[in-house]
Amino acid sequence: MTTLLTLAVLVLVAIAIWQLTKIFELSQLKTAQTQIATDSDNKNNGYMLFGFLIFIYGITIFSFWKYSKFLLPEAASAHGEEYDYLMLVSFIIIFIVQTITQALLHYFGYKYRGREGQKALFYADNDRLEFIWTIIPVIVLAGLILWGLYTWTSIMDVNDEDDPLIVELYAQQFNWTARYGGADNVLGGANVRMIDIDKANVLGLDESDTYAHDDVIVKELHLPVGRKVNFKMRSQDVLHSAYMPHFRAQMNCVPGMITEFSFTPIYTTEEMRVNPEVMSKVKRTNKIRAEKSAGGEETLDPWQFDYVLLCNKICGKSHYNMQMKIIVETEEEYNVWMESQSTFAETVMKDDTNPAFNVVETASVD
Ligand SMILES: [Cu+2]
Repeated sequence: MTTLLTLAVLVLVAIAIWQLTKIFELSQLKTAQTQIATDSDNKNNGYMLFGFLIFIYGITIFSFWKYSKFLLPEAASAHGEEYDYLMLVSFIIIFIVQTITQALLHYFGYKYRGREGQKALFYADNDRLEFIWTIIPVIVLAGLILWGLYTWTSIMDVNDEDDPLIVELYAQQFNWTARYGGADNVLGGANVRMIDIDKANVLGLDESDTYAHDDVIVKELHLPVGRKVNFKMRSQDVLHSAYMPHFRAQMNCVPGMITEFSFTPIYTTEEMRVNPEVMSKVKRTNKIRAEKSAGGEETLDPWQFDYVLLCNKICGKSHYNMQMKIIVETEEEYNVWMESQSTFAETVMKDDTNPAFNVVETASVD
């Protein structure tokens, strides 16, 4: 509401200034009227160019100061550091080039402003200049693109080296389900055509496939720290995207095919909770929550940091709430947790009248 009022006031002020300018122009009718800009008009426009330059520099500095805190904290995956470094270098290059070129653009706009009696010089081309301003961007861009391709290829190299943990991420409107390969670390066959809601076989696992019997289906993703995880994504209905921002990981989930992504978590949830950037974000969020609760709005519980899997494709009306908690823990903690889980054979296949899988919490709203 406040934003709307502020906008309305700004629009009204702009209209008032415009009208005042009109009145001022009409009252000056007796002076010489011409549509051709005078030297003084050009000079004033030149000064306004400098004013605009200061404005864009100011807003850039302001944004860095005010909004840097909204960037993601330190990467929690092995490949994340290289990815962030590539991003940082790209940002620095863009920042330097934009700062210099904007200054030059505005300065020359002022320097060569129109003047009475001055004629523009006809200057067709200059091979050397064109060579310089073509070859420098080519070298810089080729360098960035090659580096990016190299980084992309090394991140996307999903292989079975180093005994990775195999996990399936199953997307559907509007929740996630994860499936582990069980003791043999091999996922059983599955197909959406085998989904049987009556038996709660919601992922469509093939009961005749023995690899599927020990599969563990969960609603909260647990990962052991330091172990490579190979994710295999499936979607039941529409295009979703498995986005794990803290691990700098994202992959589309496409109906009818299996997509893959692989990463190694390097910090446990507990370790990430004491990361200074995370701590300051939690503090800020809880301050806002406390203020809202005190202000008579709904009471909000203090927030605690958790890794999260989000959907990053607008897949329907509850897309915003399509998420799953991820817990990264030590190998021992992970093993204890896994021990406590039931397999597909123990739940869905055992008793047709008792459909159940390890539901921890239901993320979907409707
Ligand atoms: Cu989705």
